[in-house]
Amino acid sequence: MAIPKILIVDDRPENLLALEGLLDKFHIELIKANSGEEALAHTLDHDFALILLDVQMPGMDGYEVAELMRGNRKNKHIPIIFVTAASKASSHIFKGYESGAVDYLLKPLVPLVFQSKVGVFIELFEQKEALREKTQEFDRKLVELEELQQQLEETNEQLLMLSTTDGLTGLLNRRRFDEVFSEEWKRGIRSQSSLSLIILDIDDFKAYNDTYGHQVGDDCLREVTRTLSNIPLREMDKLARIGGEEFAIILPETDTEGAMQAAKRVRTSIDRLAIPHSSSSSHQHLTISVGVSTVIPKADLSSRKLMEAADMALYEAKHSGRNCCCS
Ligand code: GH3
Ligand code: MG
Ligand code: MG
Ligand code: MG
Repeated sequence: MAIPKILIVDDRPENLLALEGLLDKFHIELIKANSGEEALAHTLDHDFALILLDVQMPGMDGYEVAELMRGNRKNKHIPIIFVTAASKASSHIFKGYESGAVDYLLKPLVPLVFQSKVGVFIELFEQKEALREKTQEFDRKLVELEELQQQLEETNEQLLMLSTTDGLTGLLNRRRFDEVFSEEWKRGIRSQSSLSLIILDIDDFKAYNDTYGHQVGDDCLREVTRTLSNIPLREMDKLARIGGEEFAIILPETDTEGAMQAAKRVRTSIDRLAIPHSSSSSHQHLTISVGVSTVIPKADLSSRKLMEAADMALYEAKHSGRNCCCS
């Protein structure tokens, strides 16, 4: 903790010397001034625990110095004790308090009284310093806490991201798809509008992996994802990877006809990619089969029915020679 500083102000060197002697027992830094002007200059550079101020000085007197100090925000709360041989008249003492002093001591000083008063102000200063240090520490901790909070939020965001997206393709994963599907189902019940679902599955993908290797299979899944993501769908339509080589698109407020159009666009876009697939059972390039289903959601109907219908349509597409759409 910083050593308390005390400023003593008197125009007479012998008075300064006497005060210095009385303050010798304290562990303080003593600063001396011979005039009011000098005293004011010192207050710019130091933060004093106490100022002992003579009243009668040539030039600026003690009262003026005290008032000027009180007028400055930085020095407003520094305790000032007048130490003077001036008249004991109560009007003088009153003037001393009015100019902002906390005490008014008359020379000759009684050493024990003087020292115990100074001791009180040193202790107050030390308490104030301790409090300030605690406040600073508290502020530092607060900044640390805010940083930790920020990190926690970022980690939570990353966790949320990891738990809802598929690592290979970056699309919504099966878990998130189930949630979104359930939300859209409820929304459909409220709005009584058709909800459509497209499920698509890559044809002969096992053979693709067997022919080109798993790594190329992964690259292929990513390319299919890029193509599917670029198909102009509506903002509210949601694309997800719901299985190994199986994708789904939720199309809210879309009827059978609209869903079938979207499904055909999807099938054509992959067909046109013309990714070579020498072991395909039907073509020489990669294709997909697509199942479509549409329903107006009802409270007494399970959303699973829509999934099952799309699955059945997909099964039918597979059995109709693949690379086609069924509803
Ligand atoms: P079908 O036309 O009837 O859909 O035949 P298929 O071979 O595509 O279907 P099947 O269900 O027999 O095989 C799917 C294959 O998809 C099996 C697996 O090797 C492959 N697969 C699933 N997930 C991944 C993946 O993440 N990466 C790679 N490279 N292959 C995958
Ligand atoms: Mg004097
Ligand atoms: Mg499959
Ligand atoms: Mg397949």
